[in-house]
Amino acid sequence: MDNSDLFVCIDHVGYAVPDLDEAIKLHCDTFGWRVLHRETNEEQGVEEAMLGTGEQGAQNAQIQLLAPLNDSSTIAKWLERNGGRGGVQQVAYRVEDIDAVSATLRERGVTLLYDAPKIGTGGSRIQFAHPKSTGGILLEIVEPPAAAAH
Ligand code: CMX
Repeated sequence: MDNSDLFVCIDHVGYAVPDLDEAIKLHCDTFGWRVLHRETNEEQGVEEAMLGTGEQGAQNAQIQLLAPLNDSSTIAKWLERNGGRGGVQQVAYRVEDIDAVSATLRERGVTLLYDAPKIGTGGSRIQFAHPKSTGGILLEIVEPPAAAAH
Protein backbone atom coordinates (compact mmCIF):
# COMPACT_ATOMS: atom_id res chain seq x y z
CA MET A 1 0.00 0.00 0.00
CA ASP A 2 1.41 3.47 -0.91
CA ASN A 3 1.83 6.04 1.84
CA SER A 4 -0.62 8.34 0.03
CA ASP A 5 -3.34 5.66 0.38
CA LEU A 6 -2.89 5.04 4.10
CA PHE A 7 -4.79 7.80 5.92
CA VAL A 8 -7.63 10.08 4.78
CA CYS A 9 -7.47 12.64 7.61
CA ILE A 10 -7.64 13.00 11.36
CA ASP A 11 -11.10 11.62 12.17
CA HIS A 12 -11.17 12.65 15.81
CA VAL A 13 -9.19 13.42 18.92
CA GLY A 14 -10.36 11.45 21.98
CA TYR A 15 -10.51 13.13 25.37
CA ALA A 16 -10.80 11.04 28.54
CA VAL A 17 -13.28 12.76 30.85
CA PRO A 18 -14.45 11.89 34.37
CA ASP A 19 -18.06 13.01 33.73
CA LEU A 20 -19.63 12.96 30.26
CA ASP A 21 -22.44 15.47 30.87
CA GLU A 22 -20.10 18.00 32.44
CA ALA A 23 -17.64 17.61 29.57
CA ILE A 24 -20.41 18.03 26.97
CA LYS A 25 -21.50 21.23 28.69
CA LEU A 26 -17.97 22.61 28.69
CA HIS A 27 -17.14 21.80 25.09
CA CYS A 28 -20.54 22.84 23.68
CA ASP A 29 -21.37 25.91 25.78
CA THR A 30 -17.86 27.32 25.97
CA PHE A 31 -16.14 26.11 22.81
CA GLY A 32 -19.13 25.89 20.48
CA TRP A 33 -19.01 22.21 19.51
CA ARG A 34 -22.28 20.31 19.12
CA VAL A 35 -23.19 16.74 19.93
CA LEU A 36 -23.45 14.66 16.74
CA HIS A 37 -23.87 11.30 18.40
CA ARG A 38 -23.94 9.71 21.84
CA GLU A 39 -23.70 6.04 22.76
CA THR A 40 -22.54 3.43 25.23
CA ASN A 41 -19.98 0.92 24.02
CA GLU A 42 -19.91 -1.92 26.56
CA GLU A 43 -17.06 -3.76 24.86
CA GLN A 44 -14.82 -0.68 25.04
CA GLY A 45 -16.06 0.20 28.54
CA VAL A 46 -17.07 3.74 27.60
CA GLU A 47 -19.94 6.15 27.56
CA GLU A 48 -19.11 8.53 24.74
CA ALA A 49 -20.18 11.51 22.70
CA MET A 50 -18.89 12.60 19.31
CA LEU A 51 -18.79 16.38 18.83
CA GLY A 52 -18.61 18.23 15.54
CA THR A 53 -18.73 21.68 14.03
CA GLY A 54 -20.55 23.32 11.15
CA GLU A 55 -23.01 21.90 8.66
CA GLN A 56 -20.73 19.10 7.55
CA GLY A 57 -20.82 17.44 10.94
CA ALA A 58 -19.12 14.06 10.83
CA GLN A 59 -17.21 14.88 7.64
CA ASN A 60 -15.06 17.32 9.64
CA ALA A 61 -12.55 16.35 12.29
CA GLN A 62 -14.40 15.59 15.49
CA ILE A 63 -13.82 15.45 19.23
CA GLN A 64 -14.73 12.24 21.06
CA LEU A 65 -15.52 12.53 24.76
CA LEU A 66 -14.87 9.23 26.58
CA ALA A 67 -16.10 8.59 30.11
CA PRO A 68 -15.51 5.28 31.94
CA LEU A 69 -18.46 2.90 32.21
CA ASN A 70 -16.94 1.12 35.20
CA ASP A 71 -13.75 0.82 37.25
CA SER A 72 -12.17 -1.71 34.90
CA SER A 73 -12.57 0.56 31.87
CA THR A 74 -9.46 1.59 29.94
CA ILE A 75 -10.61 5.16 30.50
CA ALA A 76 -10.85 4.66 34.29
CA LYS A 77 -7.28 3.40 34.23
CA TRP A 78 -6.14 6.37 32.12
CA LEU A 79 -7.84 8.86 34.47
CA GLU A 80 -6.31 7.19 37.51
CA ARG A 81 -2.86 7.42 35.97
CA ASN A 82 -3.46 11.11 35.25
CA GLY A 83 -4.59 12.23 38.69
CA GLY A 84 -8.32 11.94 37.90
CA ARG A 85 -8.18 14.83 35.44
CA GLY A 86 -9.28 14.59 31.83
CA GLY A 87 -6.96 14.96 28.85
CA VAL A 88 -6.08 13.70 25.39
CA GLN A 89 -6.27 9.89 25.44
CA GLN A 90 -6.01 9.13 21.71
CA VAL A 91 -5.80 10.47 18.17
CA ALA A 92 -7.80 8.68 15.47
CA TYR A 93 -6.84 8.53 11.79
CA ARG A 94 -9.63 7.88 9.28
CA VAL A 95 -9.04 5.17 6.68
CA GLU A 96 -11.02 3.76 3.79
CA ASP A 97 -9.90 0.14 4.13
CA ILE A 98 -8.97 -0.79 7.71
CA ASP A 99 -7.94 -4.33 6.77
CA ALA A 100 -5.44 -3.14 4.16
CA VAL A 101 -4.09 -0.35 6.40
CA SER A 102 -3.75 -2.76 9.35
CA ALA A 103 -1.83 -5.24 7.19
CA THR A 104 0.52 -2.51 5.98
CA LEU A 105 1.17 -1.19 9.48
CA ARG A 106 1.85 -4.72 10.77
CA GLU A 107 4.33 -5.26 7.91
CA ARG A 108 6.06 -2.07 9.05
CA GLY A 109 6.40 -3.39 12.62
CA VAL A 110 3.57 -1.46 14.30
CA THR A 111 1.95 -3.32 17.23
CA LEU A 112 -1.81 -3.43 16.72
CA LEU A 113 -3.94 -4.35 19.74
CA TYR A 114 -6.60 -6.54 18.15
CA ASP A 115 -6.33 -9.53 15.81
CA ALA A 116 -9.23 -8.07 13.82
CA PRO A 117 -11.02 -4.69 13.94
CA LYS A 118 -13.72 -4.16 16.55
CA ILE A 119 -16.87 -2.05 16.46
CA GLY A 120 -16.52 1.61 17.46
CA THR A 121 -18.66 4.73 17.36
CA GLY A 122 -21.77 4.53 15.19
CA GLY A 123 -20.86 1.11 13.80
CA SER A 124 -17.42 2.16 12.57
CA ARG A 125 -14.62 -0.43 12.46
CA ILE A 126 -11.72 0.38 14.74
CA GLN A 127 -8.21 -0.81 15.56
CA PHE A 128 -5.54 0.65 17.88
CA ALA A 129 -1.77 0.91 17.63
CA HIS A 130 -0.02 0.57 20.99
CA PRO A 131 1.62 3.82 22.15
CA LYS A 132 4.96 2.04 22.48
CA SER A 133 5.10 1.63 18.69
CA THR A 134 3.85 5.12 17.76
CA GLY A 135 6.17 7.39 19.74
CA GLY A 136 3.85 7.60 22.76
CA ILE A 137 0.46 8.31 21.14
CA LEU A 138 -2.45 5.88 21.42
CA LEU A 139 -3.41 5.81 17.76
CA GLU A 140 -6.87 4.66 16.69
CA ILE A 141 -7.50 3.71 13.08
CA VAL A 142 -11.14 4.13 12.11
CA GLU A 143 -13.08 3.08 9.05
CA PRO A 144 -16.41 4.94 9.22
CA PRO A 145 -19.64 3.20 8.22
CA ALA A 146 -20.01 3.47 4.43
CA ALA A 147 -22.65 6.21 4.53
CA ALA A 148 -20.56 8.51 6.75
CA ALA A 149 -17.36 8.14 4.75
CA HIS A 150 -18.55 10.13 1.74
N1 CMX B 1 -1.71 7.30 25.44
C1 CMX B 1 -0.35 7.20 25.53
N2 CMX B 1 0.30 6.29 26.31
C2 CMX B 1 -0.49 5.44 27.00
C3 CMX B 1 -1.90 5.48 26.95
C4 CMX B 1 -2.51 6.46 26.12
N3 CMX B 1 -3.83 6.55 26.02
N4 CMX B 1 -2.40 4.49 27.73
C5 CMX B 1 -1.35 3.86 28.27
N5 CMX B 1 -0.19 4.44 27.83
C6 CMX B 1 1.17 4.05 28.19
C7 CMX B 1 1.37 4.06 29.69
O1 CMX B 1 1.78 5.34 30.15
C8 CMX B 1 2.44 3.02 29.89
O2 CMX B 1 3.68 3.56 29.58
P1 CMX B 1 4.98 3.21 30.50
O3 CMX B 1 5.11 1.71 30.42
O4 CMX B 1 6.08 3.96 29.85
O5 CMX B 1 4.63 3.67 31.88
C9 CMX B 1 2.09 2.01 28.83
O6 CMX B 1 1.35 2.69 27.80
C10 CMX B 1 1.24 0.90 29.43
O7 CMX B 1 0.96 -0.01 28.50
P2 CMX B 1 0.19 -1.38 28.84
O8 CMX B 1 0.59 -1.86 30.20
O9 CMX B 1 0.35 -2.28 27.68
O10 CMX B 1 -1.32 -1.03 28.86
P3 CMX B 1 -2.40 -0.25 29.69
O11 CMX B 1 -3.13 -1.21 30.55
O12 CMX B 1 -1.95 1.01 30.29
O13 CMX B 1 -3.38 0.13 28.48
C11 CMX B 1 -3.67 0.38 26.14
C12 CMX B 1 -2.89 0.82 27.38
C13 CMX B 1 -3.26 1.28 25.00
C14 CMX B 1 -3.32 -1.06 25.81
C15 CMX B 1 -5.18 0.52 26.47
O14 CMX B 1 -5.45 1.87 26.77
C16 CMX B 1 -6.08 0.07 25.33
O15 CMX B 1 -6.34 -1.12 25.17
N6 CMX B 1 -6.56 1.03 24.51
C17 CMX B 1 -7.40 0.73 23.35
C18 CMX B 1 -8.86 0.72 23.67
C19 CMX B 1 -9.36 2.05 24.15
O16 CMX B 1 -8.65 3.02 24.35
N7 CMX B 1 -10.71 2.08 24.33
C20 CMX B 1 -11.41 3.29 24.77
C21 CMX B 1 -11.78 4.15 23.60
C22 CMX B 1 -12.85 3.49 22.72
C23 CMX B 1 -13.09 4.24 21.41
O17 CMX B 1 -12.28 5.07 20.99
O18 CMX B 1 -14.14 3.97 20.77
